[in-house]
Amino acid sequence: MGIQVKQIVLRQIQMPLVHFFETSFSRTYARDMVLVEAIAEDGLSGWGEVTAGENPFYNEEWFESAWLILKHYVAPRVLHHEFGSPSDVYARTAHIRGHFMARGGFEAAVWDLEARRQNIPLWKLIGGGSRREIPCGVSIGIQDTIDELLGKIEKELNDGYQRIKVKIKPGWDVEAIRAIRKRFPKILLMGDANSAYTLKDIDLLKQLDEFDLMMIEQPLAHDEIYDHAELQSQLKTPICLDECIRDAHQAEQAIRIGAAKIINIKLGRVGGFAGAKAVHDVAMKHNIPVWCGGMLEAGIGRAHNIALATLPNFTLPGDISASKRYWKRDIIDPWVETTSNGTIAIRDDVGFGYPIDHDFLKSVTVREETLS
Ligand code: OSB
Ligand code: MG
Repeated sequence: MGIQVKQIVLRQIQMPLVHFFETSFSRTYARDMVLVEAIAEDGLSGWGEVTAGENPFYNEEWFESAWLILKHYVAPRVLHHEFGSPSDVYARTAHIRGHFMARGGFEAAVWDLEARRQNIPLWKLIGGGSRREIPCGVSIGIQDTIDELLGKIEKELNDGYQRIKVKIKPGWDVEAIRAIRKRFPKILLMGDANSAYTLKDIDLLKQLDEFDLMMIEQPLAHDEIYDHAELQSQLKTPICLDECIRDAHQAEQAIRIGAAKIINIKLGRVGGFAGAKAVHDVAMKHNIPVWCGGMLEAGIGRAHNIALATLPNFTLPGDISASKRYWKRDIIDPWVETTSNGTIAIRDDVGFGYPIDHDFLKSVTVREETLS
């Protein structure tokens, strides 16, 4: 029997971050997130989280556009449609250009729903389970001072995290990385520029080669694969693509022309689990390692990322870390926690594996709409 969704409930939640998060494109103090609940004929629910930000600065999406795309374009195509499998959802909304995060929020909800129908963990349904613990790193935003940055890194290392990623931008790059390397000569370290540079900055980017970074993430424009190949040919440090990779074909092209030695896979950015698995498979075929990126998710999105990171080629520590790094209280209970080795242990509960804290969820919901 196929899967039919009879109702979609959209919820917008608002939660302040424990600490602001600054990238090359903006500083965020509080998050607005859209949750997608997909309800089946029998009353069973699956949940997804839209990973779009508060502004269309990381990519073209933001939570308001995602809400409208889900309401006006995704819901009418998917409600009461019979899906043979959750892998069919991606194609059903492929008439929509872009808007992968909005589409992916629903797609992930259907995977969760199907896992619950089969009474198995989500990681099993997607074909994961290659590891019982996933290796974790942290992404540390731009701080007001280098001293604050060093203090933050020290704290995360003490908590056991396996690798440190710092956000960089022009004016907060070579000197910041130099200071980190001086203080922490041996740690696994990388920088993420979120498209803050162009090929004109090649001499500056080459200066980063002396610091033995694991990789530099998305230094050039969000839609510019070719320039990254040009840059990589002159850089020792491996380039990892984030923003540029929206589907498996782009991943294949980027790998083929030498634009990426590593790929960051974000569930939302590639439209959900089917897209993520396709990018994962292409990378694996070419011996390109991948890791799971984050978008400051609340508990549901975080739990989906954990499931994703159990696929075999997620061999590098991802940006998946404990709930308490982001939130005073999470919308799931228990929260996501890390071990002292900087890993997250996989749970065997059904679906995405963490019970929702419905009371708290209600208290942070600022908008709700049922589509049927
Ligand atoms: O580029 O990886 C990114 C957060 C918002 C937008 C883009 C990015 C990020 C992060 C945060 O690096 C990762 C996390 O969830 O901790
Ligand atoms: Mg990134």
